[in-house]
Amino acid sequence: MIKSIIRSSEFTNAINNGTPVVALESTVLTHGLPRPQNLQLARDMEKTVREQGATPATIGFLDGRLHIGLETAQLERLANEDDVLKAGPRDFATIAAKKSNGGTTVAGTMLACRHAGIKVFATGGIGGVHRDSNFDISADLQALATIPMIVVCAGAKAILDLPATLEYLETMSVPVVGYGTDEFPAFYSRESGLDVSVRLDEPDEIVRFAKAHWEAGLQSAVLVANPVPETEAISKSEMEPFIDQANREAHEQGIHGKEVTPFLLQRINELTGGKSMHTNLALLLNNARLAAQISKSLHAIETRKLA
Ligand code: PSU
Ligand code: MN
Repeated sequence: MIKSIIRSSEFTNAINNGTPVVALESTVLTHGLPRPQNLQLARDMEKTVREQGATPATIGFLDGRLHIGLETAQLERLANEDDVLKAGPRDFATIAAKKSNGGTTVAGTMLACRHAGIKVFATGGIGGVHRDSNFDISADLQALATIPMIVVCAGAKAILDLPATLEYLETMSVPVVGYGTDEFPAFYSRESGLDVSVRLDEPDEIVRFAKAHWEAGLQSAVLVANPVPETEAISKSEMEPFIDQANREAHEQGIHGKEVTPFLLQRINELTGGKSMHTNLALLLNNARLAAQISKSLHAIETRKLA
């Protein structure tokens, strides 16, 4: 068990009052989006979750301690301080030892959720297998394979090798649920030409599916792929040249390891003149909304079972 977890008062109240909770990651704030849009987005995601009747818990590290839910000033620190590490699971001990600040990745946030007992989590896009790289596979996939919870995303970033990413998820028995779609969405785009493993159209159905998955004895997550709203989507053909260019530049400049994803996101934002960031913000809010609905449904089903 992690020794010093700090729970926000809002999170503690939610647990005591038995209200549904949605976890939110923080790498997207610390490494995925520029200032000041990052802080604004964090606040908007929390607001979206509350509007749906659930409680948000943004996860992150401050001074080496893991926070489940961040108070206003803490969220500002994480979004604005310069010395914030990108915190995947393998960085937890480093961050504790060095008393650092850290934005938790999808994998890091899932690990924190396991400690905090949170079952539903919203992010933008999961990490995955990178294109043309020597074994660059995101720890997000390993977390999805081993931590039983519901993760809502807009697919995997199209900067990745999507077929390889889906193959990995299949190998690790992670169901990929298309929310209202048969096609795996590609983050900025609604289309990828690739299949999900199952299509479900309602939050209730997703919860019943997840329960059946875990009742079958599996410990893997259920990944819900929620396509970006049509009005904000950028077509695959429009994105592809920018993605190719950004990947090429990363390769030429010798960018590697955990710097790859932040570099690509920032470069694509520049290349699209900010359009991709606008889409990124829209899909994050869309995912927060669905995750809150799923969390409420999960909560209602579990409460009914206890009654
Ligand atoms: N999606 C975004 N922005 C991000 C990320 C995802 O729109 O910044 C982050 C997530 O936190 C994800 C991480 O877990 O990138 C993946 O990094 P890597 O490929 O190094 O595992
Ligand atoms: Mn990587």
